[in-house]
Amino acid sequence: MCDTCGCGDTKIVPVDVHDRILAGNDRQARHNREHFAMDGVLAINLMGSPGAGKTALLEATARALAGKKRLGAISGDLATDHDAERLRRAGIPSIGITTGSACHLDAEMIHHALHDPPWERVDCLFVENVGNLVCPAIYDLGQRCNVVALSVTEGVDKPLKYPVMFQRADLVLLTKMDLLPHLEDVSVAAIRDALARVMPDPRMIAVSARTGAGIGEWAGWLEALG
Ligand SMILES: Nc1nc2c(ncn2[C@@H]2O[C@H](COP(=O)(O)OP(=O)(O)OP(=O)(O)O)[C@@H](O)[C@H]2O)c(=O)[nH]1
Ligand SMILES: [Mg+2]
Repeated sequence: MCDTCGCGDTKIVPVDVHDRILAGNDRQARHNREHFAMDGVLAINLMGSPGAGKTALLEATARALAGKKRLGAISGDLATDHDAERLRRAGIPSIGITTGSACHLDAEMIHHALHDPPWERVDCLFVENVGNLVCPAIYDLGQRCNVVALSVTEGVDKPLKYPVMFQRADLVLLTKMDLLPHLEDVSVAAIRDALARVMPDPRMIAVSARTGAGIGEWAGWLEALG
């Protein structure tokens, strides 16, 4: 259970307190956005369920964009620095934020992390949010884009069950495509249909970090953002 947002439970965090927390977060996010704009950093908030393949996707992205873009990452988990270590091994300067009991990153945590490495020399900063399809979507971090990793193994109905996450996504990356032949009840068409029902401007790229399929298209999407 998340101490700060109460996961939308009004018995734990009353509505007015929740609104105050979000207003404070929005102020801090605006400040972060000014930092990113001043330094020419493209900040991407990468969200998705635990184990959706977010870190694997960033590892594959590092291979695809090597020598083309300077990448950096901030990765959030309740405990351990594992993802930041994986990303550093993949050649992405990264720092980990351990949130303790909080199930999302907030703008203050990102601002604090920005004081450490030389982010102004990074072209693209990925924020790998805590694995969770609920509250990360409502905390603005100052990012330019929201990208959601949705793995084929999660089934076809997640966009319908967790609409807020997908309503706020600029792009959905359908991950682990190499596993699709093993999943009898999952089709890309059904996932596309579910996304079309909730995303205002549905955009999806099917990828596999394992085989590299679709990673070039994703890298192209990033490069087109500048
Ligand atoms: N077959 C296959 N497995 C994958 C792929 N991407 C990730 N995985 C596996 O899925 C598991 C979770 O991948 P991660 O990249 O750690 O997922 P994550 O979303 O970063 O997980 P958290 O940060 O813990 O939420 C690992 O065992 C990966 O090897 C893929 O494209 N294909
Ligand atoms: Mg990860």
